[in-house]
Amino acid sequence: MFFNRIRITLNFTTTLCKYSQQKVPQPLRSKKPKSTKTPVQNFVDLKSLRATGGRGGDGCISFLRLWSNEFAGPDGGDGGNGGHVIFKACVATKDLINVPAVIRAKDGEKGTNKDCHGKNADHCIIDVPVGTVVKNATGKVVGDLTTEGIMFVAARGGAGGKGNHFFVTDTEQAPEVCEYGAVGEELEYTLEIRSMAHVGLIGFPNAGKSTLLRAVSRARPKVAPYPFTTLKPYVGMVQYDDYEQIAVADLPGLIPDSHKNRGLGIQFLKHVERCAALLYILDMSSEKPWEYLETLRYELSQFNENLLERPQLVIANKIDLAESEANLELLKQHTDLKIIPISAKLGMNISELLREVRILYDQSIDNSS
Ligand SMILES: Nc1nc2c(ncn2[C@@H]2O[C@H](COP(=O)(O)OP(=O)(O)OP(=O)(O)O)[C@@H](O)[C@H]2O)c(=O)[nH]1
Ligand SMILES: [Mg+2]
Repeated sequence: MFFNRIRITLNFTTTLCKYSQQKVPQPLRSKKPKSTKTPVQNFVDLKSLRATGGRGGDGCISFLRLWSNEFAGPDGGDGGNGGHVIFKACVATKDLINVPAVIRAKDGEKGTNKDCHGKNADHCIIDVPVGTVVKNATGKVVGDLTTEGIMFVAARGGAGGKGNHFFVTDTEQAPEVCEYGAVGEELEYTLEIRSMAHVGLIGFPNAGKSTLLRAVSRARPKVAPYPFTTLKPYVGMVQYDDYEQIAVADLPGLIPDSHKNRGLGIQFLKHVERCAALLYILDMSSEKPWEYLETLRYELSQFNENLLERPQLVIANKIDLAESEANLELLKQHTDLKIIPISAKLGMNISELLREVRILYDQSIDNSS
């Protein structure tokens, strides 16, 4: 009885200690199995589209005839306005995959007799991610949807036409004229997402970026032992127990001279530019991994010098392989950045990595506010 009480007290104290140390929110692991369906959606960050506003409804020509009042007057109603095409920034939308290439708002209804006006068409509201930049056909930035709920009218609908009651004058009591509804605007745009993910995985081909993204999230980028398996960015969400979600992007591999458009080049470096924190991922089984780190940092600095000032850390991947331990010790001597050794394939040390990622993420939020 006495020993039991001691054990209970001890257990209680260890639990207390555990919770007092736990300042950083813990990552949550999804218990739901990943989908086995073959088509994998990759992240769509750029889309060209044509937006057409709805046409206004036509006005109506009509003359009212009543019992014992044959000429009761013109009573043609106005047409309703056509709908606008509107882009609305929405936090729940993560990419542009569901934005159609051709968007047409509804037409307004026609006016009818007895002064009945046609119904205005509903606006066609398309949800886009927060941070979407809208460019017109000439490439000029015409909209920047940076906060939740902000809207951009892409194509205005046509106004409804007037019915013949509108044209009654002192001299013309029975006008047989009305207006057609105006046609809606038809414009071309390119949408581009500015802030694709909070954290970007940067590394050489085959470093294990996709394997890591699969390990930490429900995303399913292809993994294979040859370079340039990933040709387009993938984004996975990491969830924490305070309900915060961090978007992690797996970007196609960088190679020397990427800033000169070698390999997949500049179009993916621009994504790095938008990530709040950067994770360099190195294959520790390769010879002199610190040289790879230097190359990655050089490429980023050539593209944009400010990138090196972002919160960042080094992920020493493939630590399960024989030669990695020795390389890790040497790597520590070559860099001041924080190094987290992991094995993405075997899931070693992933929780520690996610804790550090959360710290980086919190830092980047503090810096921006
Ligand atoms: N032993 C071991 N192998 C790993 C580990 N992580 C990744 N690999 C292997 O490394 C190879 C490349 O992994 P990927 O995740 O496709 O690499 P990547 O960086 O996405 O490559 P690209 O998409 O071509 O840029 C695969 O055969 C993985 O199984 C690890 O921690 N340990
Ligand atoms: Mg990959």
